[in-house]
Amino acid sequence: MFTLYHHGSSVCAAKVRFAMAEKGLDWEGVYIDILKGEQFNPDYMKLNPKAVVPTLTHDDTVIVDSTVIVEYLDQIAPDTSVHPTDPAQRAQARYWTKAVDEDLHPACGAVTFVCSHRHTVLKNLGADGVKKFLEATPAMSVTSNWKDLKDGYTRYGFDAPGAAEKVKLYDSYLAKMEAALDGRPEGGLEGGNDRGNNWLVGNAFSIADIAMTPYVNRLAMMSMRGMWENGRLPNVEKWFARIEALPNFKTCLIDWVPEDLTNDLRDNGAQSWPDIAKILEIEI
Ligand SMILES: N[C@@H](CCC(=O)N[C@@H](CS)C(=O)NCC(=O)O)C(=O)O
Repeated sequence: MFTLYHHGSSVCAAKVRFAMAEKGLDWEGVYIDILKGEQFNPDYMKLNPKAVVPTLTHDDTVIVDSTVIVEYLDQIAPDTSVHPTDPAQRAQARYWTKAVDEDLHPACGAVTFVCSHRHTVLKNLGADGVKKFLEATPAMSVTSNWKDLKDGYTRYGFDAPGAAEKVKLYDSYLAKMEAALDGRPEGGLEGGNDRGNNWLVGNAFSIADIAMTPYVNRLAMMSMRGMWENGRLPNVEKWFARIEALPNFKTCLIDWVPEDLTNDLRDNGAQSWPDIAKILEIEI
């Protein structure tokens, strides 16, 4: 039996829910509210010492880290693999998942806290609660220095050191998607094949699309579609419309987000949009 420890605000958990749905795997859920600090419960930290979601248990086996979880599931259920079979395309897909884990995910954590979560935790937890919440974060968490970073993003918002760079880094991944969907070499500006690829790798839906979906959706939920709409990144716009039309999108990416959090992401994000647009030199 699969048990997934997850939360509606977690992009990594959304990735696993989406992959499991695409693979047709059933699971039971344990909901860990990471904005209330439930990830710091000592029993949960026995499963996941970094105090992050998701965690998957498969009978007695415990697997952490969303990409590793999806790779594990593909070994368990190879018939519904979400990885390309062609070795070169598999390597391409691996570049995407590696970049997401190393680069995009920490940038998303920063941007989400700066634009929305800081307002949610400040509103819901009160001064003492916020202090406890920030102190409880282990040094090695989302990143090896997440405790200090999260503290800075929560207290200072856009004025936290490095916040604007994280916005630009996030945006650079949308540009890489635009290039890949245009058939250009990853991140390249020239030399497209004009195929107008539907999907990120080999023009077939894969783990690369699953891995990027929660990060594009996070921006959409934060009222930031202006990062790709209005002609800025037309391939990304079409790709996301294709993703949103998939039957598993709403159930995995939208329905698990509680209504108050959905509202916070939308409203706090909308208030932060002028700052984001200024950093990215988007006219609004
Ligand atoms: N490398 C991990 C990262 C997991 C992670 O960063 N989870 C975030 C939510 S997406 C979390 O639980 N954060 C808790 C916190 O910020 O205290 C994975 O891919 O699963």
